[in-house]
Amino acid sequence: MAEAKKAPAKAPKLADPMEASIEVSTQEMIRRAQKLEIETVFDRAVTMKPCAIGIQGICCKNCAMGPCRLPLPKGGVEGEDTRKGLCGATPNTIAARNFARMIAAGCAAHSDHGRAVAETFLAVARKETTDYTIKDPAKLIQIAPYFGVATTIEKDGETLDRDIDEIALGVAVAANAEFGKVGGTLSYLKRAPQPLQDKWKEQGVEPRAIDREVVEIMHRTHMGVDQDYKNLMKQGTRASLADGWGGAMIGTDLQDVMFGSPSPLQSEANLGVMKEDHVNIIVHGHEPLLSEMIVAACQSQEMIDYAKENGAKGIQLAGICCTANEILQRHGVPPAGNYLQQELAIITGACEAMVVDVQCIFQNLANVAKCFHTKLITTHPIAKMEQENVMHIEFDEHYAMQDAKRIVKLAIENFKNRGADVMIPQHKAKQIAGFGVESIKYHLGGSFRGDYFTLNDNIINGRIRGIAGVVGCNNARTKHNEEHITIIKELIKNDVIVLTTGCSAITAAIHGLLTPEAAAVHCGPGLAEVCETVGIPPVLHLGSCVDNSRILLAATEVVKAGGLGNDICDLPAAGSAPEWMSEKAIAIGQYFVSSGVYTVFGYSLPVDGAPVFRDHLYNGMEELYGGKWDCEPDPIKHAHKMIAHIDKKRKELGIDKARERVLMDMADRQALGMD
Ligand code: NFS
Repeated sequence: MAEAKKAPAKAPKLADPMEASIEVSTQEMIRRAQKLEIETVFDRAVTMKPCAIGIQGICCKNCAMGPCRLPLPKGGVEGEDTRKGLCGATPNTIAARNFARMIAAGCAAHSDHGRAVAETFLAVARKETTDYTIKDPAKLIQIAPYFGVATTIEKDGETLDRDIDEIALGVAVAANAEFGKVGGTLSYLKRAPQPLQDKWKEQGVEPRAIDREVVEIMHRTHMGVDQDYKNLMKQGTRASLADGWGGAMIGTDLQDVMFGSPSPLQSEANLGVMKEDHVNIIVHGHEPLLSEMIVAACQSQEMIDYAKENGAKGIQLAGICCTANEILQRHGVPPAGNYLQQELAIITGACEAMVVDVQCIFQNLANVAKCFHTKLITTHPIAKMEQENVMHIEFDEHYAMQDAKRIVKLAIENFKNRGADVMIPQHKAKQIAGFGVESIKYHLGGSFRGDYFTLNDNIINGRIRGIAGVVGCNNARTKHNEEHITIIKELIKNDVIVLTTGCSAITAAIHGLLTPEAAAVHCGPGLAEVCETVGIPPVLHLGSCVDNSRILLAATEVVKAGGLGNDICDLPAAGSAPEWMSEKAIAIGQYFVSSGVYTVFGYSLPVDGAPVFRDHLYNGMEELYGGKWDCEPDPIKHAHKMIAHIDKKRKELGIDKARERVLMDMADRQALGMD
């Protein structure tokens, strides 16, 4: 029998670079990858579509009778919703279980990072390592009382400063206990405004120990346990608070204590920071324990000389994702890109080593690295890769510098193996980064009046309309960077000051929004005036995703400074994650909402298949905590939903008229006899 004719193999579908990203160097690198026949996430997003049921949150695979899928009928549910899984689980139960599990995963990721920092700090306090020290004792003294650690001692009727090493040990032991303590509630909850603490108490959602809240979610969402979406979300709230006011906040604070609190500094961003005549090392991931040491190793004369001996002019260190933000805000090391650019950094052909730790790391990096000389090095015992070309050099904080130097040396020795085909895009932008709760205080208040009064005054008088937190990831299902940039520009155009973290902050930097000069170009007149007067960008980079805890504390400072209500939910403020993709983003969203913030996500939320549950998130939560969820994929509408909320809050505070006056020009005022 004649052999059946085989259909010619179809060429794989490729992404259109112009449709995939608004960012020029990303477009250039996608083109180069396609020319070299190297597949990237952008191509995979074209060939693989998301599951239509999973995206709505109504697929339950928590037992082996399933997966049970409960698609929403076309046109929605009419009359009684009779959809149920084999056990009878309703769409609300399934969507709430899935949502709660995302919160648990996000809380676990942030908090395990926080735990690693706390454990290292304990090693510092016990003097088991000399590679790390206490760089910011003032911060240590500031946080000690929350952990019940005294900062002074009484001696002979006198109050004396307590020895800093004793304070460090007390804080280190107490901070580590937060993860698994028996009895009591989280120590940092008392940093929140009192009315918010009261709400948490009344609702019974005060987290106990961080690990316990994650474990309880896993228990409650096991087959046949919690079957009430409101009760499931109560635990979701408790676990999210254990993240924002717990694991993440401990991570941020102890990193500041050991590595120094950030203060504004100048740097650059984008793939163009890589240098053709240098050894390029990219650190990617989240925990700065390793990357801090790599920074120090790269700056050491010994390593610089070694690079020169090996034919390079020096070492260019750069970051991807949140570890980039960590070393940017403390050392000015430039980010080479955000989440969706990770493969592209290797595709330049100029990356000697990519060093990864945990979270947001594509497994496909190994396949891309195979096409070049790049050494891909995993460093964390909980995050290895199966591909054979990946090296694992386990990082031990007790031998931190030794490990870091070993990695840097490997990269240097790999310089000579670089191929001739190198293409580093020539695009990069200047940025001012490194803002924090303390530096905002200083910048807006000056050294004599260092406080949030000035910010509040400018909100009350209407020059600044409100505050927005724009944070989170990129998502290959949306056009790279477009949502972030459109939303941020629309907000600042409408006089809303933006606080940013994570990959959103890297995006804002790449597109030139993190400079004071951006104010004159992009801001409304009120915000532009404030930025010009105090010399700050209209978009303030507050760090990595664990540093969203800084946004919670900045909001608390604004409440404390007075004149804008008594609680975070009273503020003319809103949150946004335009291109979110990670479970950590859901945990962050939930703790923002549970702390009183109206929080809008872009793309899609996995709740649409369960309209009753969705209504609980989008409306019901507000009655409990003052904040609520929303989702809006259209970036302009997204920004205007936030602005409408800000205006609603201004009206409730009775400061809506002030803004009308500020926005009148001279002629308007004269007509009213105001000038
Ligand atoms: Ni945040 Fe950071 Fe980026 Fe998203 Fe990933 S790096 S912790 S999760 S992708 S912002």
